[in-house]
Amino acid sequence: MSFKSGFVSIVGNPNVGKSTLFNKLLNEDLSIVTNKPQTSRNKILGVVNGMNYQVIFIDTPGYVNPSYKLHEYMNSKVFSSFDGSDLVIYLSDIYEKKLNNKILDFISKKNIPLYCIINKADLIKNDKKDYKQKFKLFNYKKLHILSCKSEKDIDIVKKNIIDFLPNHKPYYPKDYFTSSSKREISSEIIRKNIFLNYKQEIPFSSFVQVYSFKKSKEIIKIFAYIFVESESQKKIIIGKKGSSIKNLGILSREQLEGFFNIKVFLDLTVKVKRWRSSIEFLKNNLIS
Ligand SMILES: Nc1nc2c(ncn2[C@@H]2O[C@H](COP(=O)(O)OP(=O)(O)OP(=O)(O)O)[C@@H](O)[C@H]2O)c(=O)[nH]1
Ligand SMILES: [Mg+2]
Repeated sequence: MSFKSGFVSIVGNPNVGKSTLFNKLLNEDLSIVTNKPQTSRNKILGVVNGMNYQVIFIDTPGYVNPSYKLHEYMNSKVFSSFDGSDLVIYLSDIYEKKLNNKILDFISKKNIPLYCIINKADLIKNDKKDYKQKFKLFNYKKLHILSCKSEKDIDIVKKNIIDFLPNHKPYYPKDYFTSSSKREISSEIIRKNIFLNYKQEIPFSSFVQVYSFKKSKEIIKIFAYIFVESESQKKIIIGKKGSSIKNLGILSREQLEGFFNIKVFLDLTVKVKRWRSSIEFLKNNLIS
């Protein structure tokens, strides 16, 4: 029997559901999903294995017009995800008025097979054909309108992806699931809780860095810094008498314990640094 394997990157504008699709395809909450745009900041690689296939998915940040160095880094992750891609999924949603031509033109120039998906179809009742019009100028292999909330739709997407992949032996061993380190996964779980528990600019101004991760037989001890841009943001993260950071710590620890399936000790320290504009900080902390 022939074996199919390849790299599939998921790209598009912010908040269309890329990380949701990625997690559903992987059947694991590896990438952060929130209702705020610009949630993902880095590429994340996850592997799905079947009897006769191995698909390597790459979730990417939504493309943003840059206001900070951070945004330039995020955009560079989108374009570097195309290197070696066997298929690109351009994810749109029913609200997206303007397709991202920078991304679509690049894909077309590089001649990478393109699978276009319009997400969040569960939120419409009218004729779905209209939504497909915006893609008429593009040379895609397939165009779908669907909902990432539907298991049936996810199964169809998975089947299509495998059909599009070349015959190739697996790139990774069967037990290899992600390139993210345990430190990166931990910092993303903490960051997710910052996105869900703080308002306005706080999530976008926070960076979580796990600086120590020590596992013994019974417990994992995790020490992390939360970098924010100003003293006033630090006060907000900490909250009255430390109540907000305490809550953040409890929620994050519970989820870390769920993910690693072992008791976790979590220590959070807030630091102030203008990290979003610091090339050095981003270079050291946002791994390519
Ligand atoms: N109704 C509905 N909501 C969805 C669907 N797919 C994703 N969402 C929601 O859309 C929001 C954004 O989802 P994400 O997966 O974080 O989007 P993203 O494209 O990764 O966003 P960035 O990382 O910020 O670029 C979340 O609130 C999801 O729950 C869907 O099929 N239907
Ligand atoms: Mg995302």
